[in-house]
Amino acid sequence: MAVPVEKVKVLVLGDSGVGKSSLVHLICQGEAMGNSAWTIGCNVDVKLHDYREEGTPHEKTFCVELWDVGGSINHSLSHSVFFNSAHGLVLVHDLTNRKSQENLRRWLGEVLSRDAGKKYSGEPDYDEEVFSENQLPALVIGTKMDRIPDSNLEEVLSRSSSVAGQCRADFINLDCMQNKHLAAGTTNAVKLSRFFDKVIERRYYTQDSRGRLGSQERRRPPSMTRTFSPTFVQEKID
Ligand SMILES: Nc1nc2c(ncn2[C@@H]2O[C@H](COP(=O)(O)OP(=O)(O)OP(=O)(O)O)[C@@H](O)[C@H]2O)c(=O)[nH]1
Ligand SMILES: [Mg+2]
Repeated sequence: MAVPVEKVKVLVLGDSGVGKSSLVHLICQGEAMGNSAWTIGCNVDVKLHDYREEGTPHEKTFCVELWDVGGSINHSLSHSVFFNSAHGLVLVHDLTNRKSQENLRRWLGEVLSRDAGKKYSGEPDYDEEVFSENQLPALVIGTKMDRIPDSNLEEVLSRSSSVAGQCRADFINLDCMQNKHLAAGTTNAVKLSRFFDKVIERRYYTQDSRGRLGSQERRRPPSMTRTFSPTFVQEKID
């Protein structure tokens, strides 16, 4: 099958160990990842997504690149190297780790300040208004649901939903070790697919005030070059 030319870039961000690589593997390969290692730099995996243009019977396949950025704070200064020209965000937290939920605001702040051309100060400077103006589609994913005791489940899931609310995003909670949690037809799979649709719409079908399509990309041409190695991707900053 020919690889689709049109593609979108989605950043997958969150603290080290929350399960980003496990999640990306589940999304792209449709199976649980056997054993994982810390991600150094960034890994890119690809998911082919069938997009149906609203109100038409036309379906088109897009290439969704998932940029899985290693979450280690030891490499925090280099994270933003991977942030430019992103079309969407998957924010990942570990449901058993509150700190990883609180830190999503910091990750969001980091991306938005990079987008605005500012150097990240290290402070949690995420501003909901700036984010809503920016309109970068986001999805919040809570992992390790299998580790939550039934007695705590309700409380943990409600906290997860309010974290997503703060990020103005839809959310999914799952166990990355179980492919049934993202199986076709499940609510999780539908939410993920809707999120990819949104990212594609914003990149290719959104009109600016002058009625031009895909204006977001036109403002920021894809001038990056990429070097792939098994676990590391480098991106030249404009
Ligand atoms: N039980 C359980 N374990 C999980 C789940 N998701 C990830 N893990 C485990 O959590 C550990 C860390 O997962 P990774 O996917 O490597 O985490 P990461 O976010 O990519 O970490 P960095 O690359 O360091 O940023 C691994 O041992 C995974 O097997 C889950 O949903 N349930
Ligand atoms: Mg990783």
